Amino acid sequence: MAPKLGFPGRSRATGTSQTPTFAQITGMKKALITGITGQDGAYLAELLLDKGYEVHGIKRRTSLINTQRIDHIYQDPHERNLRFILHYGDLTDSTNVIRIIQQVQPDEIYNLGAMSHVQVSFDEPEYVANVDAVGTLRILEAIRILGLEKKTRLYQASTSELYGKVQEIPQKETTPFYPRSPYGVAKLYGYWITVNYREAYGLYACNGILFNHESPLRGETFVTRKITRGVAEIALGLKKKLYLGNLDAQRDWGHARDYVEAMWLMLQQEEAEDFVIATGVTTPVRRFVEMAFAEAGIIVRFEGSGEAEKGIVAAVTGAEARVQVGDVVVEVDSRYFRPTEVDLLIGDPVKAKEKLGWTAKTPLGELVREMVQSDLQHFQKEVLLRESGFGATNQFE
Ligand code: NDP
Ligand code: GDR
Repeated sequence: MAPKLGFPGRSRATGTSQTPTFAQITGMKKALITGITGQDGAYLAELLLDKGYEVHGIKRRTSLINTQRIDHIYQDPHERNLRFILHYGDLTDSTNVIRIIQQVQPDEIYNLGAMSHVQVSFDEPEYVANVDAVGTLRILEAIRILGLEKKTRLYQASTSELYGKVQEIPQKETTPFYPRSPYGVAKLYGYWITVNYREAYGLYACNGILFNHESPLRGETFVTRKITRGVAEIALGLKKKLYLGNLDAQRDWGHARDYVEAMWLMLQQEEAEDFVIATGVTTPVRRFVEMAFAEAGIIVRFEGSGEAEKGIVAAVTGAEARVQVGDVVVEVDSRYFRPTEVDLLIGDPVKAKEKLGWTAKTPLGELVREMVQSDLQHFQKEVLLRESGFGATNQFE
């Protein structure tokens, strides 16, 4: 990772800075993104910069710098006309949330910050409630305390995990919720407190009920990225096997790049409303595995069932693939099973199409190709490093 010059200890975003910011000079809109170092934060920041916004992001203090996803848009704080400004902060600290919103005076807040891993939420449920549920409340209260109800619009990152146990297919804005994890339950609070503040105080605040969306920037422990990384490592001979959990789960997978566009559109309407954002197509995890291996020239067939299910190489077509027919490249490991699972998600994006003019642009095949190719490229560098006597990849799945 390229070394960086570090972030300013205090914000340079407002009148407290001697150098006027871009928005102060041009009168352009200002956006504040929580979770800017995450997958969606990175795509959204890029989109808003393209649209001419001044973009502020809240970044947690971490022992190692973790801004890889936004390094390409990072601006040295000593530059003039800054349009991309990072603030240290955390959604568990209300004083910090209030101070940053007061300094930035944003036109739009995108609350993407969250402990977003469903399985991990079973291990740290109280923390998840603090960040994902009460964190949302902290932002809404900050808007109210600062008297920004008429100025600042809020996007809340709600989720298809709210639907949880299947009540209706496909799932739409009116489908009843039945969350199945501490994450889903915390997000349920975030959803309703957003609706409540909209109704009680007239805030422009809306929920995007987004179904799973992925990309080469997806966190390494979510199933799609775990698969595409595993496929690349296996194809290049860096690893022999990929261990996965429930292969029967079905998800409605879209591309994060398309989905951040919907977030922005939701804040540009006359009235705040909640929207389902999805492709309308669902696919089992097992099929995603087959598609990803095929992209690397490895044809995998599944045999067995449940915990005994295995993915076995049936043919090899890629010149680079360092596997043989008959190799077991996927094994089910029950440690990745969840105490309660969400079996089937499929969204109905009709309202988004009619009111926002939004539809998902990227078919699953294209998404899989982009992710596998990106991971192949990444691990080809790893191969070169290893062949030169350097490098080893850490795994924490
Ligand atoms: P990521 O896990 O990639 O990113 C989460 C972001 O939140 C990171 O920047 C992370 O910081 C930050 N964060 C975590 N804890 C805190 C905290 N205590 N205070 C401040 N920031 C914090 O998630 P995605 O980008 O995939 O998702 C964005 C949002 O959308 C999340 O709220 C997620 O729950 C929701 N969502 C995601 C969907 C998806 O399929 N991707 C679908 C539906 C909803 P750090 O980098 O330091 O960890
Ligand atoms: P999800 O995404 O729980 O839908 O939440 P994830 O990719 O973690 O799981 C999808 C499905 O795959 C199954 N699965 C595995 N999952 C992981 N992580 N690792 C495995 O090895 C594995 N094997 C099988 C899971 O059981 C599950 O059924 C994501 C997150 O981005 C949330 O923040 C977001 O709100 C929802 O999507 C919509």
